[in-house]
Amino acid sequence: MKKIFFVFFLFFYNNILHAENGYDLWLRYLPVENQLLLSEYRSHISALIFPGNTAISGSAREELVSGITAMLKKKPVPAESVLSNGTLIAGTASRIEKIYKVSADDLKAAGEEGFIIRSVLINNRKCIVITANSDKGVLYGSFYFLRLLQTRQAINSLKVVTAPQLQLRMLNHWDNLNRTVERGYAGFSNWNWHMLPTYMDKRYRDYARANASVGINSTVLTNVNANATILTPEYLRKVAALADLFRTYGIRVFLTARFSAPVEMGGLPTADPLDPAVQQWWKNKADEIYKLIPDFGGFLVKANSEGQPGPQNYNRTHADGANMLADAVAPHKGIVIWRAFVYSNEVPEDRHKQAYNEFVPLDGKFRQNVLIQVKNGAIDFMPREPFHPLFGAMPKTQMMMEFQLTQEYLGQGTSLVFLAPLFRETLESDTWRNGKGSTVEKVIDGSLQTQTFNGMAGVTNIGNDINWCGHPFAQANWYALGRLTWDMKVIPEQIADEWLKMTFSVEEKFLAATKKIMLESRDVILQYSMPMGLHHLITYGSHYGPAPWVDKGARPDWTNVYYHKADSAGIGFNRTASGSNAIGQYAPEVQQSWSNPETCDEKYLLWFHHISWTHKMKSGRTLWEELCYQYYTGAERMKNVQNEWAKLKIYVDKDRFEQVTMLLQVQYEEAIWWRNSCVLYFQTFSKMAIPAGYEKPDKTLEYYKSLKFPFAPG
Ligand code: GCW
Repeated sequence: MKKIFFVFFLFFYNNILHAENGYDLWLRYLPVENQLLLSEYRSHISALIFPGNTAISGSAREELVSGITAMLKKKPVPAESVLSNGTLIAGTASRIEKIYKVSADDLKAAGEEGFIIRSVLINNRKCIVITANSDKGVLYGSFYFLRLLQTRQAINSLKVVTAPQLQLRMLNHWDNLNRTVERGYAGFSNWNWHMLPTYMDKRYRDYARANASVGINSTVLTNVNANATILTPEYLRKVAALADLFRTYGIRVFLTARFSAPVEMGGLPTADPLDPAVQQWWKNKADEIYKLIPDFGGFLVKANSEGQPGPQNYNRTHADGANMLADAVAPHKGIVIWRAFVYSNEVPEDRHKQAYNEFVPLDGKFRQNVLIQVKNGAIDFMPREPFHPLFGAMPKTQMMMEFQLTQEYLGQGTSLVFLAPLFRETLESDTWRNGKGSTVEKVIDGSLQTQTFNGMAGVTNIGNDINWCGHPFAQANWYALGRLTWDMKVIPEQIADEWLKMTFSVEEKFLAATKKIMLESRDVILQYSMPMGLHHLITYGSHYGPAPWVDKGARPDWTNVYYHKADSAGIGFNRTASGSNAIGQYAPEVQQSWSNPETCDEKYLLWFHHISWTHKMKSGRTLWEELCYQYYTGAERMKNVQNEWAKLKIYVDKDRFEQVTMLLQVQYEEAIWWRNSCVLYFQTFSKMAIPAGYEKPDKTLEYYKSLKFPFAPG
């Protein structure tokens, strides 16, 4: 009996050891297996000097000690002074001054939030120093150092000095107070409002750790489709509890402000931003918030967009609205982030043009503590969009980037799509605002103009699923956002490499194959869903899956025929001078590269042009043939992804391997679904046969049109 129990125990124990549920994200801190490397690491980290007793330095020390202990299977000995080789010293420059004098140049380069990591000799002993101007810098430096170990880098001659490129490194949660998450595919909201503030879920701290590990320092807890209840005293106490915890990881909390709150909860007859009583209401509200949360970040506002209230309800401008809120938070050093995602029902103008038309006349009219948050493209987080024309058109306005991590239009919760290539593509785009080289990156970080604030936000994909993001690979997009907010130049390959090593495995074979899958994944989904500049072909409402046939909706620009404009002559949205002329919102040099269908980059062809079905493409194929080629190739590539993943079984724990295997099968089926739906539907216009060699869709267009998803998440 005893023996059986023992065998059973062993079996069980083994399974626990190897089970992975994704909860630890990229902070798994697995023991170093390579013995040479392990002893090398141990020789460099045997003792730890870590002065400082603030809450943030406590977070850093705890992380450093637990991470090192887990990876090296040996706890560094706490020390007060350097007595031996292998002493790790972590602390702000002033705290470690007596032990090591940090150079003024280094400190200058590190700035307020950056850090320095150096291999140094102290009393002839080999040491490593992690230091900074602030505790926050030390926290970021500690995570960076842990990442070096997690990714198995050499640490014998470290010379790192780095500072974040952006000030606001931010997540936007579209989380409702009832815990549903708009466009969320990873369960319910991470915020258990009902149980806060007394019950503090362990997840809150782990969320904060994950953010701090990649330098994210701000979070907006609530949906931009805002609910005023969050501003009631009862809810503000809940927010304060989260803010108190997040502060210990260097994170500031923001909330969304419902513009009509003074009416809805304040009992005022109006929310007119020029009304003194309204202004006073917001001032009082701000004072109340800052009493509870002294470092409150400020407000994020979606106004006069998709039914949200705003200043235009009172014939005022976006600037009037933003400035009124900005004045309310200014005495507390608060910020107002005002979204440029606006388009009106009444204006029959191409939706692409509306934000520009609305905002460009307001250039220079916003307060210093207002940032205009602009989505990467002018429509709405499509799998590919040309950069938003506003980035090239508001030289006197601080604009920050809004990317979407949650894959609303990129396969939602079922698809493996790594978004860093999409992010980089936008950041590298040249607006030509101040001549060649005026990239979106430079607009964002303020190197083209002087500005007080800058930032980048990602609409999160986080929920209460055990692994936070639903799809095991979706975590990579959260990670990528953080890395890019720190340094917009990090290339997607490096981001994937780091993330994979920390999240899955450091095996070279695994890395090479999986990196390839990740780096190609966005191209693959583009090909089988919305190739060549096609966009907005999704199901009405849920946005899940293909429905290019949608021609009825609450508003024309919520239909899909509005965007693809397929007819017997061809397909695509003519946005050139002979069409909507959205292209006219870009600099002449940019226009030039896109305005001629013969020379326009084919990835944007149908975004800007209505093209005849028989148009000759660069490949020599006609447009119709090319469309089929793209759809079929995309689906075929998905099959290859499945095959490649299948070969990686030995490198991945059982649970996650099977999870990804199943998800890839779902994604493959979706690829076929996209391909067949789109090819069959567009064929009703082109009236051309699917080229020889491609298997014919096994279902009819009617079948695809009949599919319904009444309970699709998000
Ligand atoms: O992407 C669209 C979404 C809406 C969202 C809106 C926005 C929060 O479909 O769900 O609302 O954009 O960004 O405001």
